[in-house]
Amino acid sequence: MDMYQPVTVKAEPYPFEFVPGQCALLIIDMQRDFLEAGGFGTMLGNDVSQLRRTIEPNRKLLAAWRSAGLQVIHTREGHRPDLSDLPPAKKLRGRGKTGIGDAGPMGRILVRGEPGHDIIPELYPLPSEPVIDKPGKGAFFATDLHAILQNRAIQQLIVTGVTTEVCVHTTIREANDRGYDCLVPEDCVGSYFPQFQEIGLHMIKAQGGIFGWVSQSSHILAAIR
Ligand code: TIU
Repeated sequence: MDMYQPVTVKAEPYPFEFVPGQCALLIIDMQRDFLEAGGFGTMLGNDVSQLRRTIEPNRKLLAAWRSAGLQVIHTREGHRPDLSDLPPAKKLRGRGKTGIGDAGPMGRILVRGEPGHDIIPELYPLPSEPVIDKPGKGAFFATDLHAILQNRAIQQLIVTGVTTEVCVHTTIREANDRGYDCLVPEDCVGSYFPQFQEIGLHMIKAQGGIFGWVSQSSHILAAIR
């Protein structure tokens, strides 16, 4: 594959064309606390199987993307151990017994450096792959993601991860306003709520692709093979 020859992926609302060398795979928040049974997600009563079905498609896409020599960026949602970057409103939201910074099943909840905050072993970043630690839902807010993408001349993003209507959507909306094109493979994004998964994907591709394109990982694999 020529890194600078455009390739085309079957997608909705119309085919997605990208230059492999100028496109990054951006994997959002595939963290143990969101995905593993016994993590914070389960503790809140969520069905982690809705997210776990994205692991294998992401693993295959990541392996193919890496072997093609293309760029990968990972994100993690979480806060400094002293919680100085945690807005009081976010801390109080939900009025739960246990919240961000408290002791959870896999260490302090959504705190950097804790086991539950880290990325699942199946998709663990290589030392050469930037990991963006973000305090919010969107990966551009209060991070150096935009600078990293600009420095690497990246104009297009394949966005995967969890959860579809929260951190994936917020990141795609932020990317859209900063001039990036986003393609979302639907088997590589997941929500705890099936109805939000379905409507979240519709919202991206509606109105001629108001926020981007939706496809399947198999179509991306075919394009970069
Ligand atoms: N990564 C991400 O989506 N964070 C969330 O808070 N998701 C929920 O669905 N809560």
